[in-house]
Amino acid sequence: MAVKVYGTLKSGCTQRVLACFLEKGVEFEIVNIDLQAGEQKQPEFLLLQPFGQVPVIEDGDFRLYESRAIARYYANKYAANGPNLLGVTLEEKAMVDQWLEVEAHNFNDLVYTLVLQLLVLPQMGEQSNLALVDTCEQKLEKVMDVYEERLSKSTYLAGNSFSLADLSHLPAIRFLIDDAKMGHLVTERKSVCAWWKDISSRPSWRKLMKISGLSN
Ligand SMILES: N[C@@H](CCC(=O)N[C@@H](CS)C(=O)NCC(=O)O)C(=O)O
Repeated sequence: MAVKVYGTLKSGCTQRVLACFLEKGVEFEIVNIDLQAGEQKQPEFLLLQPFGQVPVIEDGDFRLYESRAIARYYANKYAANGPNLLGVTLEEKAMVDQWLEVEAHNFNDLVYTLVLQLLVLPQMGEQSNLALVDTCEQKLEKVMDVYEERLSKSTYLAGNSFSLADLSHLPAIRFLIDDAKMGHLVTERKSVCAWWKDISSRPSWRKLMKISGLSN
């Protein structure tokens, strides 16, 4: 039975879950939630996700929200299908967790502000705070320097193989390059650039970009 994903193909958090599903061969069905129309704040959706955000999955009678928790759950549930996204030893698993935390807090918090300022507010006819955009960009430069240092010594963030930590960055880096026009954050760093080229050419991500209408 296909897993129901309440979300939208254009949302980064939904893309994180779908990228994991495509890596793991999990069958899914999208239940489209129109964020611009505010469907995520309607009472019936709040019964599924009390914070009014996508994605939410429904797998039989099991329901889960928070994109990273969903991706972790399926990476564990289908550990034997496709690539191992979680590490094998306790230490490898801890490194995956460390970089997932970095992605969620040091990296994504800044990107989230940029999404709000550069995509969501203009869609609502409101002005972006360009000073705030600039501050986020400066802070991201420093974060990406840390990534460059790490990736100059390790092929992937958590070690020598692709993991959920790398996968989790795909939606936001795509946004930075294609929508925020901040591709220099990637291209000016040799190891980050090589890593991005590698992870964004995985068949799962290419397929997701194709079905989302976001391929270049
Ligand atoms: N931590 C949550 C964040 C979810 C989130 O921010 N979703 C965005 C789309 S990427 C959303 O629903 N935005 C609409 C809103 O907040 O009203 C997750 O990773 O699932």
